[in-house]
Amino acid sequence: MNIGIVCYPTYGGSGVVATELGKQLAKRGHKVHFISYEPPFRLDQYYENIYFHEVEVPSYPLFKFPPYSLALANKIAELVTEEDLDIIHAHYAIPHSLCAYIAKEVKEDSGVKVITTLHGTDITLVGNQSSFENITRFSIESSDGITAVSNQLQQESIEIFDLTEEKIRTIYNFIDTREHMKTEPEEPLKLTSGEEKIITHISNFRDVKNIPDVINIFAAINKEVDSKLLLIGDGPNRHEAKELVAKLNLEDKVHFLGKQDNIVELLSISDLFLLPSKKESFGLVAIEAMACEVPVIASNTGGIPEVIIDGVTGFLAEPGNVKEMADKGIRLLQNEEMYYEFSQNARHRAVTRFSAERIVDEYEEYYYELLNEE
Ligand code: GMT
Repeated sequence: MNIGIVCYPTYGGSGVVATELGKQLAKRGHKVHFISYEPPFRLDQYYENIYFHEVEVPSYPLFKFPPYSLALANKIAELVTEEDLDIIHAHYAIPHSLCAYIAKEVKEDSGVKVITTLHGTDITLVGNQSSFENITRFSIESSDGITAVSNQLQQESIEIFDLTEEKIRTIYNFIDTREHMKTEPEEPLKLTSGEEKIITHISNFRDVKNIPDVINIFAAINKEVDSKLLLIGDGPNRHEAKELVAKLNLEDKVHFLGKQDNIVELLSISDLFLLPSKKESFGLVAIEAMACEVPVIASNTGGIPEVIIDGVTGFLAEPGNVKEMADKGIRLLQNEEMYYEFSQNARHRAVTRFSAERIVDEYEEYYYELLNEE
């Protein structure tokens, strides 16, 4: 197949999933065309069967706001003909799904099919705002196929947009479990003495990630178990987080590492991963941690309970329940036998339920189903 993938190229789950999906499809012999304003950051070398098409936005004094969405729609339409696209796969509804729809309408005789993958915030935080609601609903309804990254997001999308169950399919996120596996760092990382436990959190530091809870959970664990906190990523709440760390006198215990390309090395030295989000449609980062044998303490919100099995691969608690999350973290870190079991269970679940092989099969089957539809 010739597949166009439209995605955000920057750090962030939706772009990561789109890029990894493209890489896997290319390995299976499909021709994959990424369409965005810059190459996705995980596309860091030459890959056979993968092409990148840059969307250039014309500037003109009249344009106060550069019309990216129109340039994107035009680029997709161009590629439908030039590259004979069979599928346009839009990751993140806004604006990608609508741009794909416009391109399909422009090339109405092409037979190209549009599939939209909903990632969560495109529906729960952005798409249902009044400024976007109508066009989000329209572009979703107009897609030939829709997927959601968890059953919970599937149900929420059905409720918000009045969809039918058949119209939207859950296809979980995935990881390449041969790349995401516990690896010894080439040199011991200076961040740790090797004595203390390493607790890690990775996110875009937005409100929804609940960074103050990450720090407060760590502070409580650290009172009982000598540990360090690695905070990886960057975003609007970083400053507030630094202030809280200073207020709690934890500056020598908490490392702000900023955005990191190679998280496998950092997860490999981690003992526990914290994800106390207020809302989370899936939590890709949780399976990245689990694949590196790191149990996860998380909130039982959104799609997280479909990813982390409470009491088996980690522990779950109500969002905001810092005490329970900290107590469960302490219990796990202080009990070697239990810890070993959880970390093995975590890897096992990542490999058996969220491996690229399994999930990419599901996407591929869906593409063929849509192409064979009358
Ligand atoms: O986590 C974010 O806020 C970024 C966002 C994105 O679009 O990159 O993540 C969403 O999509 C990821 C990939 O499907 C999911 O793993 C995240 O759970 C989801 N984030 C939220 O629902 C808050």
